[in-house]
Parts: sequence; structure tokens; C-alpha cells
Amino acid sequence: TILGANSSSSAFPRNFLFGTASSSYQFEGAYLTDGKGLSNWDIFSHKPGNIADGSNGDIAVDHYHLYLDDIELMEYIGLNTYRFSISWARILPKGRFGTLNMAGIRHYDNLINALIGKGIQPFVSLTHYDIPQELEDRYGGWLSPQVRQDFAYYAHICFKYYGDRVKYWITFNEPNVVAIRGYRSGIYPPARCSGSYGNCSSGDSEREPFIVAHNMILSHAAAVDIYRTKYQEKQKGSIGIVMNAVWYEPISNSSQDRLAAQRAQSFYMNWFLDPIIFGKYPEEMKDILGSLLPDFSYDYLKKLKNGLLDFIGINHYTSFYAKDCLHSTCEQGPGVSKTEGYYLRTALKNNVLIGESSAVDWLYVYPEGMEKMVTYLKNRYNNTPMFITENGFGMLNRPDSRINYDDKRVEYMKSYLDALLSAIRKGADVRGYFAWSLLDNFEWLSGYTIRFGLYHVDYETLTRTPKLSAKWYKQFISNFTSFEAAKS
Ligand code: GBH
Repeated sequence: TILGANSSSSAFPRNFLFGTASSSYQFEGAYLTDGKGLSNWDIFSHKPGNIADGSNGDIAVDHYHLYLDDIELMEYIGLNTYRFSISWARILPKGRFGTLNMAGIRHYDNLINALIGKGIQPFVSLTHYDIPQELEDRYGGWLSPQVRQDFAYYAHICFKYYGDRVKYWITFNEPNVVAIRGYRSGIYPPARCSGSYGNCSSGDSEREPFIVAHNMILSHAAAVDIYRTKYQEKQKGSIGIVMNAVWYEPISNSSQDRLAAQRAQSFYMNWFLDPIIFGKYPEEMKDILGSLLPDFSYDYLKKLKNGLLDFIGINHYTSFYAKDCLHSTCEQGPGVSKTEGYYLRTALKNNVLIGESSAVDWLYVYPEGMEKMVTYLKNRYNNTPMFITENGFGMLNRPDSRINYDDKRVEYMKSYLDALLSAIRKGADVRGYFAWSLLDNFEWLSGYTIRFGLYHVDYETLTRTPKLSAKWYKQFISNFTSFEAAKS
């Protein structure tokens, strides 16, 4: 049966972390409770037309109030870690221009203490897309170098209040997605478009995504610098960044398509990781962008020494084919971008999909991509420790309204975990895996129409009900745990 024995879990390395991931805006609700300030996503989701079902995260799954119940669900599954994000606007409603909201500080104190009380390691992101709206209004958020000071101040407060108990810090969740969707395709806040990309009619500067990325990299660097110089020695934690990591499979064996896949990877992921680890943008980006790409200062490079991170967080769900459009003609489509060096991303090769499709238009099941992605990062970044900070499968409501039949999700997780294990066996230093997500939740532009949870949430009553995948993950983890216990 689908729940049946799982030999593979026992083969994961000792002390491997098994968790689930979440984020403040998608989970918490309580958007005006206890002095929280407004975030960019509060403003964006309240504008009619932005979210598929007209919904928003005002209530979401009310994790703000129900976190103790949710920790019981984590305990039932047997998680030894939980990844969540702090809402910046909840503890600093006006960024560094206002006071610290002590009610917000206490909320995460309570959450962290409750997790630790159950033996669940908090794995904490400082940002997961949401920032105080104040920073947008005052100086244009990530577009302004001023944001680095705000981020450093915020990070410092989090280390100071929580660092005695939090041993894993993430500065950013998917900054590549924020830069592209917020400042090129304009589908996430602050909804700025650039050039002739996608549906954008007007030209904001083509340079914006690169300016924003640069400010995020320098904000990350400032936070890591504070952690390393003021806290790390005493608190003994580690700090990293999470990238959205799509695997690009060359559509043919031609060297041009292989180079296109390499360009795609550089423009999507190495864009951030190269500067953070090596102190410079990838060569492909410099070649194509020239002066569109900002420079790093001497001060920044001085801080680099051991690479400005302790681990790489990988959100990996899917793979695409990459096809060269620099030397051959591609049909103009949403995947063809001048600033990304003219590669076409497509799920189709000879009219066959790269993998089974899902309820979301970007997610195809291609487990090999997990092994390839992890191996690629291992080789490029000298086997820096890695965590799979998200992996999961999106589904619609079943027409017959049965809620626990998510065998597709179980198959997806099984196959991706197997592929991950295969990379680990070949030497990749991967230390944890987080399923996205514990609960169904607010799925950004899709609102509540797409469900990623191991638990079903009834959005009328907020009742949580385990799906097959929750039971399967529990079984998988318990095999691992008992094998671990037998070893020692
Ligand atoms: C993650 O990425 C998020 O961190 C999380 O909050 C979210 O709920 C989860 O995944 C599930 O969606 O769009 O064709 O360029 C969020 C959205 C989807 C953005 C995949 C980047 C890459 C393929 N990401 N997308 S494409």
C-alpha cells in the first residue's frame, strides 16, 4: 500500500532534520492584531483583481492564534524542525522609523518556546516576501539603498531577542522570485514591470530587478556580518539564504542548448549565490548585461572571507527545458527574456511534458531534477551545507469533496526524497528536508484555490484534517527515528 514500508528513510544521514515549512503572510492571519503594521502583501491583496479568488491573508489559517494546536499536529507527524517566517511589520510596524512592538516580540517568543518544548527546532526566515509597507511608502522598499539599514536593524533585533533559542536563520526566502515577480513581470507587489516583458505595457527601467537584487544581497551581507561579529560565537547558530531553484534541463544535446540551460541557471539562482559566496556576479550575466549590473564595493568584498553564508536553502519543486534563443529563433513567449540572455523555458519537448503536470501551471513532476539540482550546487559551491527548505505538490479541491485522498502528493514526496537520497549517497552535504506545507494556506496569487498542505483546512471552520500525506510522512519519519535509535 501507499503507506507501506519505507526502507529509504533509514538511509538519511544522522541528525537529519525533517520538517514542514510555512510563512507569516500565508499562515498567520491576525493582520491588525496586537499592533501589527501593514505589509506590502496586505496592501496588494486588498486591491481588487490581484488575487484569483478575491481573497487575502487577513485571517489565512489563523496560525497566530492556533499555533499551539498546530504544534500538536507537528508532534503527531514527528517533525524535529519547523520552518516559519517572522512578520517584519508585526515587530517593527514602521521599520526603523517607529517603535518596537512588544506584543509582536512576545508572540514569536511564545511560538519558539512552545516548539522547543516539544523538541522541534525553530528554523526561522526573516523575510518571506512580506515587508512593512512603510518602507515602500517612504523610499521605495528594495529599490533604495536605504533598505539595507532597515534590514540590518530588523535582523539585529531578531538575533538579540530570539538568537539564544533559534539556531537556524534565513535572511531571505526566494529573493530571485521577489526581484522577478515584483519588478519585471509585475505580478507581485510592488507590481513594477520592466521593458517589454510579459504583460507590461510601460517601461519602468529594465535595470530595476538588478538594483533590487543588489540591495537584497547587500542587506543579506549586512545581516550576516552582524550575526557573525556580534552573536554567532555566543549563540552558536548558522545563517543562510533560500533560493527558488528550478532545474533547467537542456532541450537537446547541442552545446547551444546546454549553454542556454547554464545561462538560465545563472540568471535565476547563481545571480544571488555567486556574489554571496564568491563576491561577483556570474560571467554570463556580466557578458549580457554589461552596465545594467551594479558593482560590489571594496567594503563588501572585505566581508566575504568564508562566503557570506553557512548554508544554502533550496526551494525545489520543478524542472523546465531550456532552449537557446540567442543563435536560433524562438517564438516570442513569456519565457523569452532579453535580460536573461534569450533562453526559452518550456515544459514541452517534442510535445511531451518534462513530467506529469499538477494543478499549478509551473509544477511538473520530475524527481531527477532534485538530484541534478543538489549535485549542481554541490559542485559549484564546494559542497556548502544544504537544506531542502521547500518541496511540495499543489492540488485542487476534489470534486467529490473527499479531503484525505492525496496519493499524488505522497508519490511526489516519495520520488523526490528518493532522488534527494541518491544525491546524498554520492556525497552531497544535505542536512534537512522541509515539506511545503503543514497546512493548506494562502497560496499568493491563487488565494485559497490551490492546496499544498499535508493537512486539509476547512476555510469556514478552520478545522485541520490530516490527509494521506500527513500519515505517510509520519510513517516515513518514524522509520528514520527508530533506525537512528537502534544505531546508538
Ligand atoms: C514557493 O515559491 C514559496 O516560497 C511559497 O511561499 C509558496 O507557497 C510555494 O512555493 C508554493 O507555490 O513561475 O514559471 O517562473 C512560490 C512561487 C513558484 C515562484 C514557482 C517561482 C518558478 C516557476 N514560485 N516559480 S515560474
